[in-house]
Amino acid sequence: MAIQIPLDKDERMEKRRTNTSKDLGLSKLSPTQLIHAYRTMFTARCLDDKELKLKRQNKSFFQMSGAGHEAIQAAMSFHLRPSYDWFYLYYRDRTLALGLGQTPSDQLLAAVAADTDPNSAGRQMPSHWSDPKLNITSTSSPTGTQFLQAVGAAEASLRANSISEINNEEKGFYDDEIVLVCSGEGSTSEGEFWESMNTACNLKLPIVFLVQDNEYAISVPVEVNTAGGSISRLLGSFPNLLIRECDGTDFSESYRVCEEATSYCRKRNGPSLIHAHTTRPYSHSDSDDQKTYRTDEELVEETNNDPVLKMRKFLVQSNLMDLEKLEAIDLEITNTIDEIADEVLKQPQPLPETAMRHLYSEDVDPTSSIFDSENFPAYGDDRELTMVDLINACLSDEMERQPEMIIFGQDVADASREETLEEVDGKGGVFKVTFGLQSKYGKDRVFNSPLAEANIVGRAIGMAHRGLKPVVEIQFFDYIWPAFMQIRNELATMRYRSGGTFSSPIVIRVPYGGYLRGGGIYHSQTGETLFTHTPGLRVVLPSNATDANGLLRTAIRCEDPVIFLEHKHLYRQVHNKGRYPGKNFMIPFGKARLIRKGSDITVIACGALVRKSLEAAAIASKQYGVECEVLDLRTLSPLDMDSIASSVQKTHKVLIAHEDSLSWGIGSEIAARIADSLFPWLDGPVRRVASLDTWVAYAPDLENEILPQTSDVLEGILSLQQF
Ligand SMILES: Cc1ncc(C[n+]2csc(CCOP(=O)(O)OP(=O)(O)O)c2C)c(N)n1
Ligand SMILES: [Mg+2]
Repeated sequence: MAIQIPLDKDERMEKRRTNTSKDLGLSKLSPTQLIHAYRTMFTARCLDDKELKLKRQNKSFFQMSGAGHEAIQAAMSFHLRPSYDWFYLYYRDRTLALGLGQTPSDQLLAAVAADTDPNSAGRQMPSHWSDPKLNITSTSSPTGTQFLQAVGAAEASLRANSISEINNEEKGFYDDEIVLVCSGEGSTSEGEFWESMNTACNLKLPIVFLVQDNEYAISVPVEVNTAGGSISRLLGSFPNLLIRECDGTDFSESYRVCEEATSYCRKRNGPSLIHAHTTRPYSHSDSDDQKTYRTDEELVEETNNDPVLKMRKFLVQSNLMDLEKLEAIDLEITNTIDEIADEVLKQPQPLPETAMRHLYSEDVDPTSSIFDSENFPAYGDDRELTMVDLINACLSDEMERQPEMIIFGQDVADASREETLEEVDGKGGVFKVTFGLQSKYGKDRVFNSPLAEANIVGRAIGMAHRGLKPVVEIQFFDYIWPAFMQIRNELATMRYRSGGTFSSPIVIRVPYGGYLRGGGIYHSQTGETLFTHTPGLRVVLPSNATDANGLLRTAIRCEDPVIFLEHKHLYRQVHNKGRYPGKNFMIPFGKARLIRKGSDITVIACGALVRKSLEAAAIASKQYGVECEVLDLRTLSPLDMDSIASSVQKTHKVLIAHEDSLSWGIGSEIAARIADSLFPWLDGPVRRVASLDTWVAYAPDLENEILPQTSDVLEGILSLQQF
């Protein structure tokens, strides 16, 4: 077996040569532009030094430098069009952010956590760039989550191409726009990098991947992260991908490579990847000390390749500048940054009372009466339809209503090979919820994704940045976990972390739950509290066909990200069918439904436990003379505490019934809230009925034992009655 030997040290050094005197296409740049490039590079370095000083003085709270990466970024910014192209940057892209139009003040305001920080309004650490005017999308901290979002943003223009209503410059789509996504070499070890490469190459997307290789991921050297020590070598067999490697400390070489890579994408030849070798003269961040893992010799060697020093040398050797003039520029920039720092330090931090601001849309409130047409259904006919039918109908209505809406996920298309539809019916989802939608709205608006859940959610977030409305499907709740990083750290934080300037109002439909008889561990999962415990998300769990229709319409029309849980066991029941309620039927979030009145005990239920609670209540009434109220929560976040309160104040006893396992389930939170705010009205303990604290087993006898049954709810009711 052949073993590829990682690059040795000399080979790596060779990738960063010190020769800067060659003019590699720079004749296209005027002296003024070259000096401008130097000024941007020096400004970035100066900002790093200033921020480090502020941190040492306890006037800022974190520092992440971009030092060593200035040349490739300054060169790249010449080939980009702010407010036209789209940018997914990472924390070392200080020079790029400046090159795209950010000001030193924009960056320092983040360092001091000012209320007026345009990047995040004091929500994020500094160096997390964001600027909606320039199309710099909000940078987050997880390494690698930017890749799939960038793919989605690039794909948006491809999809828009086929949607005449939105394919225009007014909506921000241009024939030669590109998307730039940046990262370090370490982050390419994340699986999402490879997922994004797969889709970018498969769809020939206009996206430039700029990998800045400073040979370290904190203390971990490149040969540990990357097989063979070179990411560009590894990517050789990806189709349609232009790969270029360059000395990223050399402005002229970087300039030429960036020009080639961007124009390849602008011409729609496919994606490109630049592997730029850089240095890291400062430690990973201010909380790291690289002297604990890098030798003095290595660090001294790196200074020979310092991009700022090399650019100075280049300007002098090209007779564009003499040392005296350069020093004057340096002094002027240093003084200006000192002055700006003094100014930003006067800016107050956000007021404590604004801590909850920007979690959800402040313009569109899905709990409001605008989303309540529940009492005005417009029935077409008398047919009783299943939950699958009415979800499908809602999706179809909204596709018709919103040209920017798209649907994708695994198996959701009728047939990816469209021509087969002349002979076959089509798939339309493993539960057939999306059946017929591709045939009706075309393969560019309803399509299959690769078998990769992070890919689905990450791409959807990027598309939403561009104004598309993705309503995606994760095939089973049990398999949502690869997407959880995108859901929790990206989707849910987007609005908050950008101070309300970016959002990703996507809907994630997820078949969920057990009672399948044989569903086993991996086709019966619940666990909604992982999502209700994620600020910024809305979580919906309908129990019947009509509610599913009205709640889904609200989910699609609102501007918050929604996890829409569709109970598989309830998809095709006879007992929860409903009539098609018309194209404008909406149920607001946070509005529980009282489905049975009673005076003795309140049963709070959701999902499959709604039906079981009704059955138990009927038995309790008939056989024991106990009258229960049954409340169907319908949305878990927000939770309708008002309806819970008015029922508990009447019955004084509460049973919470849910399918998820008992401990840490939604019942724990509801019980805590009741104990806190309704204590004076209680005449008994708050009881819960739920699954055992284990996985749902395949054997039907075990499954029955593990999942809560009608008899369990009845037992809970009767035990409460005794108090
Ligand atoms: C998912 C995730 N894991 C770990 C971290 C902690 N972390 C932050 S930066 C970093 C190293 C990144 O290295 P690289 O991609 O090479 O970029 P560089 O910092 O060298 O420019 C790590 C491990 C993180 N932010 N996110
Ligand atoms: Mg690195």
